[in-house]
Amino acid sequence: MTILDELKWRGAINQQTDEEGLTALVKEKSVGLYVGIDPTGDSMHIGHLIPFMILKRFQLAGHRPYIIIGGGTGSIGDPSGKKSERVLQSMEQVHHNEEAITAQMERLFGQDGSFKIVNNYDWLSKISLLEFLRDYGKLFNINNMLAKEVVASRLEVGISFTEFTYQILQSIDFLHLYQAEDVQLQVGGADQWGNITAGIDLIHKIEGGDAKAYGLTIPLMLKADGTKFGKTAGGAVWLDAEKTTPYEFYQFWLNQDDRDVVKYLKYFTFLNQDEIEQLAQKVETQPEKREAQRRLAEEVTAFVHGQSAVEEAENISKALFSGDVSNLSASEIEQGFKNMPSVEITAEKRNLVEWLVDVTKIEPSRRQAREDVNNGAIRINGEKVTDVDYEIDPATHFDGKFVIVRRGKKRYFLARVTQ
Ligand code: 485
Repeated sequence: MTILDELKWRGAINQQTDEEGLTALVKEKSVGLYVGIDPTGDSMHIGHLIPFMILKRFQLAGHRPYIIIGGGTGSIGDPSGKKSERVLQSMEQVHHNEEAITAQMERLFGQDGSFKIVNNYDWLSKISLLEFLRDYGKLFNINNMLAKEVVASRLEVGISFTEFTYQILQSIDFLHLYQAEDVQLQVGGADQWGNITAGIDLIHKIEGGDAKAYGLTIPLMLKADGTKFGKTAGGAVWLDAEKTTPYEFYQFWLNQDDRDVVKYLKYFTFLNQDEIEQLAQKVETQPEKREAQRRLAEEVTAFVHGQSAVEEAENISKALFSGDVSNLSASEIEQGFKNMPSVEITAEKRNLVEWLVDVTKIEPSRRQAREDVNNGAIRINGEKVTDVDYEIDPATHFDGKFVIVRRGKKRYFLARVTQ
């Protein structure tokens, strides 16, 4: 099975410029290939992950991956997929984001030095205006540029000369890597087709019509229920642990629909065909066990945040489910309770009923608080408390930093000790 057969089986190929040519090439040599990303934000989200995981799959099959961080292109902005003109980022913002994305990329893909990470600011910023117009501009036909879907779809609303020029910059990148590093393949999302084919045309014009350069795009990710992939109620699912905690990240994958989970195992994990087919069978025969979802959550969380993050996420899930929260660590509490109601309290000892009503406002009235305590509906730090005279002492658990309250079966509250 060639790497291309594998990608096909994974459902990861949308379009190829020359399937036969590329198939022959990957059999013949260790192929240089690249994916580019613009630093429009300071973190990638899970939508970005697939093309870079495809680079990793090529690398595992013996090929040579490159990543372009678009410090140059990012200062312009790709019009692909945008309905209106972008606001330019300041150069400080571009550099800040570029550093953040580079660091994230190095953590995920650069550890063993098998990926080369380069920044197109290094070559694009050195081209003078006259060189740009004479060496490159002359090779681009305006009629072809206008016909690209990205530009054509913007003609009604309008597009600036700056954004119109973006495809030339991305083309120069492909040419640069082709010449300097023998990179012959560019991979990207479906929206990148126009930019990738523009680059291949430029290579052909400069290097001759039989120069071997190829493009491959991956499909747009769709969910079975028609909603947008990679979004939760709280927004995008980020790879940065500060924006999306590893526990939220794990939960996101764990909650995927049975109709989508096998597709995601193929896209987002390095499990092989046998392993994925076995899990697919479990989805058919024992969907209630959610084994495929659990495996997906474990694999992707381990890839992005490391194995210890998986263990933390599993501890948190188990503790919240069973109610036995007493052994959670401070970091696990921060993650697990991020989206639950919380209040700030002092370290002062108080009578439980007063504390529930006056300090934390978890209970609306003393009568209700007493009733809940008497009925065994209140748990403090995982222990059921049925004595209305019980005294809360915030110092007893979690290094004196938190008190965890559960009311009824599912409703958790976190009290944070602030002094
Ligand atoms: O030489 C290149 C320079 C920049 C780029 C690519 C090659 C970036 C590209 N123009 C772009 O805008 N990519 C998007 C981004 O940066 O967020 C997304 C694509 C998506 C997928 C992903 O990057 O919209 O389809 O390719 C990696």
